[in-house]
Amino acid sequence: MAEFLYLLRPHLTLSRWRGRKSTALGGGQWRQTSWVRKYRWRMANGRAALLTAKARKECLLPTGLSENSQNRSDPVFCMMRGTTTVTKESEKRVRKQKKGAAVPPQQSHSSVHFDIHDHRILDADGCLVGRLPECAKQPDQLIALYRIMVKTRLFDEKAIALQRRGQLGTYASSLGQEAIGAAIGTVMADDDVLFPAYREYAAQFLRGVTMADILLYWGGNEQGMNFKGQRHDFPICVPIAGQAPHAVGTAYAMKLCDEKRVAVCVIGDGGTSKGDFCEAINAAGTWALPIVFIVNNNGWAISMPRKRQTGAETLAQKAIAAGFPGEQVDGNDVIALTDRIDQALHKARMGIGPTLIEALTYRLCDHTTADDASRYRSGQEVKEQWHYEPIKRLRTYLNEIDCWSESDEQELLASCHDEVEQAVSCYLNTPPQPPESMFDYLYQSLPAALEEQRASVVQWSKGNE
Ligand SMILES: Cc1ncc(C[n+]2csc(CCOP(=O)(O)OP(=O)(O)O)c2C)c(N)n1
Ligand SMILES: [Mg+2]
Repeated sequence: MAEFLYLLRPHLTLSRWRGRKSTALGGGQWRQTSWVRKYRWRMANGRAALLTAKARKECLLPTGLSENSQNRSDPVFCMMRGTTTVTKESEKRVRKQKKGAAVPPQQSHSSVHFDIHDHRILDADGCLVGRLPECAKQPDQLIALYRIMVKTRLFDEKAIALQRRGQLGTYASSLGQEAIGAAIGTVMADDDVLFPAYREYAAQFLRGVTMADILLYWGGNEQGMNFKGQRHDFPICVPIAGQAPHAVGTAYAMKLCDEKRVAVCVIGDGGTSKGDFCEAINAAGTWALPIVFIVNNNGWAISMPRKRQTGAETLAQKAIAAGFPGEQVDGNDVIALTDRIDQALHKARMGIGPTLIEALTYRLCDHTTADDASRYRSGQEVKEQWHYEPIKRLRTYLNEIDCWSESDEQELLASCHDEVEQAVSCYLNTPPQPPESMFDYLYQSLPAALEEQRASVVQWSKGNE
């Protein structure tokens, strides 16, 4: 066995790693400080932890965040700063308390310390503040990320227009959050399994789901989730956090079958308050499953702001409680996201276990087309957040390195426009499903009570023909 097992003794400290580099790129000099904020564990009661050499190496990977270029007025960045220290009682003491035995005064203070790392490579002004990762080093790779984000945004605009014209049901927009789906879809392997929530269109498009599929779904046609071009990903999940236990079950099966596949579960900030999510991360950590959780922290759960969701300083730290690493990434920086998700997938595939990535972004749209966000948040807040949106910053960078021109932009817009229009006509020309089809995709065999209801719907629709 090539891997060498490390025994982490109590009080072992993995201390800060620092490195400085300078290089030239795109004609301009940039300097970078790659660093990992201290990562320190003191473990209680002499309990040892076994980590593979690879896992240990992963812990020390540089993050590519520049201290110099951090813009402290950037609200996303300010949200990202977080160092938390947790103290826990020794298990022995708690056990004694439970049994009702006399509790001796606490003699030793056992503690776990952790820091949540934050990652950014491309800042809001389109400047590189970190090293370009392998998965986004070539201009072609960056252009592909740009293309899918633009395509998703144009699709989104069209879907909202269709809903406003009464041609689509309620629709959940991904405006401002396109980078998350783009990054996920770019680095997942074909046979990995995606468990989306309902704003990951970019990832779904990259994985073979069509725009017409998505329109059919929001148009009330369940065939829209019967993806012809992607048979093994899970459908959109509107019941909040419902996808998390499914993802864990799938990851467990992958592990049992010794497959080198990974489950990717995307969930909103509000979703992390749900029991399903807490149970899922607990199981994932306990069994060291091949799974990556990506939290789309867009600041809001409908009208509930992130700060009223949880007392935790970051959502990433929820992973620490479940026994695996959690980190924050600028969710509007598609390059940093692509890199961090790629590394998390790699770790999961190597059998090192789960990772939670909290992607810090902002919901520039209403919650859905059924919502009016101006009733609970200020226009000024939204206006400020437009400065940080993901598409403009990548375009600025591509322009800067002479890899994108105005004619490229016009060509892209025209081809996306054609693609969207084709999808719309395919959707509008698809005959609606019969009303009783609503019973047909939930159970393998319909329970008797529902058989009755189905029969009465068939009767009713015949009468309305
Ligand atoms: C189990 C469940 N409870 C409540 C809802 C109603 N609901 C729909 S979206 C939403 C908020 C979700 O917020 P978040 O997880 O942050 O996702 P976002 O919409 O911001 O992407 C709620 C409570 C639901 N769909 N499912
Ligand atoms: Mg949210």
